[in-house]
Amino acid sequence: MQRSISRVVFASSTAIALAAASASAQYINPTPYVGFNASSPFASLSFNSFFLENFEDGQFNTPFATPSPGWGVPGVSILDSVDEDDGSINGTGATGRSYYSNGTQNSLTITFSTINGSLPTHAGIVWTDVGQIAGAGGIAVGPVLFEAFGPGNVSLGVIGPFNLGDGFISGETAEDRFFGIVNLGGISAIRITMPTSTDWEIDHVQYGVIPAPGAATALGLLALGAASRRRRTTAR
Ligand SMILES: [Ca+2]
Ligand SMILES: [Ca+2]
Ligand SMILES: [Ca+2]
Ligand SMILES: [Ca+2]
Repeated sequence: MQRSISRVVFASSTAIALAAASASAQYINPTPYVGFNASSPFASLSFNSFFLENFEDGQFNTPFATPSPGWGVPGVSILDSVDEDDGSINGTGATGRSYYSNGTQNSLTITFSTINGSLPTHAGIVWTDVGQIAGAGGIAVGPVLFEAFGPGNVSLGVIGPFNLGDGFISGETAEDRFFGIVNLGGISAIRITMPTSTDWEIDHVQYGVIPAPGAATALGLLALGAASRRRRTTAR
C-alpha cells in the first residue's frame, strides 16, 4: 500500500514537471526547405543571438551546440545538402555538404549550452536524405521522429513518425524538410531519429535566443516582421 501511494505521488509530480516545462513549447511540423531565407520559419524573426550551421566548412563548429558522437561531414561521394548551399536553388544539393550518420547512427542529439545566460528559445534542423533502410531491403524512404528537451533535459514531447524521402539518393532537394521547436522556457537539446536507418543526412542546424518580451510575440512565429535588427552568424 505504501509503495503504491509513493508511486502515484511520483507519477503526478513527473506529470506536473512535464506540463510546466512544455507549457509554452510549440513544435513546427516538417515543412519543405530550400534555403534559410526562402524557407526557415525563423528567418523573419529578430533574435538577440542566432547561429546557422550549414556544414560547408566540413565541420560542426557553431558555438553553444554539441552533437552526439558518430556523425561527420563526408568528403565527396555522399552529399545531400540543403539546396541553396551550392550557390543556386536549382533542385540539387549534391555539390553542397551535409552531416551524415556514418552508417552507425540512427539518431542525432544536439545539446545546447547557454548563450549569454539563456538557453536557445528557438531551434531547428533540416532532414535532407536517407539511403538504406534496415529490414525489408527498402531504400530512400523512411520514418523520421523529432524531439526537443527543456531545461533539466525534460522531454517536451515527440512529433512523428513522418515518412520522408523521395526514393532517390543523388542530392535531390524536393524531399528536404525543416523540423523546429519554440520554447520560451529554453531548449536544452533537440533530437532527430530514423529508427530504421543509419544511412541518412541532415543540414542547416539553427538556433537562437529571443528574450522576453519579444519571445511572447515570437511564439506565434509571425509578427515581428521589420522590427529590430538581427545578428546572424553563419559558419562557412
Ligand atoms: Ca543547389
Ligand atoms: Ca550544407
Ligand atoms: Ca535531399
Ligand atoms: Ca533522397
